[in-house]
Amino acid sequence: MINVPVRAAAAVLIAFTLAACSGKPAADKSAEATANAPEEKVLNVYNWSDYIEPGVIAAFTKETGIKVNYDVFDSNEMLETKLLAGNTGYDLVVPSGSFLYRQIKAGVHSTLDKSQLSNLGNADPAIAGRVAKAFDTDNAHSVNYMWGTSGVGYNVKKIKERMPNAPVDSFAMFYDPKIVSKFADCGVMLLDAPSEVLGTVLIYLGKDANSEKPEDLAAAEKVLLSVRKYIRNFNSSAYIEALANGEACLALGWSGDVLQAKSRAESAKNGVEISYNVPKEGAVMFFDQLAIPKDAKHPKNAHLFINYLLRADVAAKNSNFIQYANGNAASKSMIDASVTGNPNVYPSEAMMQKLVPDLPESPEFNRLLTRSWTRVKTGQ
Ligand code: N2P
Repeated sequence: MINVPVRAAAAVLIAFTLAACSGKPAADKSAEATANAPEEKVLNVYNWSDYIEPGVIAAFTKETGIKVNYDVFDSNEMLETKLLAGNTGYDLVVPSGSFLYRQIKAGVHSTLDKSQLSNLGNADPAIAGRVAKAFDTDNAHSVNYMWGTSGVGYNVKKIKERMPNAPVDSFAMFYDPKIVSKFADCGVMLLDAPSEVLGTVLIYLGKDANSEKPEDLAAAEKVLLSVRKYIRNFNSSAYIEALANGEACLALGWSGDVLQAKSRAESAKNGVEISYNVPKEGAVMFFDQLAIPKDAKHPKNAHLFINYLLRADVAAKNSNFIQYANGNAASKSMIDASVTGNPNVYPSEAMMQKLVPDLPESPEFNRLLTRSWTRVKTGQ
């Protein structure tokens, strides 16, 4: 975990004390006036790709008159690079908890004004509690949007043809060279998400998914290099379509993404059958959080949008379409039984115990991981 340097904390405290003691200067009043001024009817959102029901944005615009400019990304690293550079122009972003944690430490995100979030009572206390404990104390800066796991996404027929007794509920599908080699010809893909993928290898090795021991990283890298030649590419978005159209037969993918591939194949009636399993060894869990960058130009609109996403019917509409579990308890009864009843989306209590959250890395370990990941991806 990252510690705020004592000196920086002291500086913040001094600045805060000075501000508090100085009364309310004219500049503050004008800042208040700006804060109370109506915002232009625009909202700039930066979310993960394939992560919202397509009608939700239009419905929000219809209801509020706010035009939404909606951009997408497929990696926390991409989002974080932009956030740390500043002036992204985005009013609402969706980092995963482990990244959100360090972004909060870096002062990137606003504290939410909960008085503008009347639907916050719909939030699932179990999910909010996990987030508060690991990433965002008191849920001060973020609201959970969706959460899920990374696991085995596969083409049922192609895997069976190549290995009738394939262990489709195990990370051995990817990390045992004797097994993954059988699927190299039909297309194997791994997520391009270093810390989550590392966590899966560590779980496979029987180690702590969040270990920062250099020897554990070395052991995981060895496994990844031993299977590297069987992996077609590392990708965190295009694999949905590749699974759906039969170009890939096996992917270490995120729960809802793989299930969207399944739905796409069913709609295309192309004979492709896709399935997703949370591995029996356990899995790495992510929490994707709605947050407002401090330099957002439209923070009120961002609060309005968060509050809209917190509506039970809207959260249900999203989960029904993207097939991820959401952080909204009130929506659960409105979500299709095929989603809530799927233990690979809403895992059983026993499986929940085996899920390990992806936790923030220290900056030192992050540097080691980035170098290791480059070696794995380039196969050297
Ligand atoms: C959406 C993927 C979001 C899950 N396509 C990873 N945080």
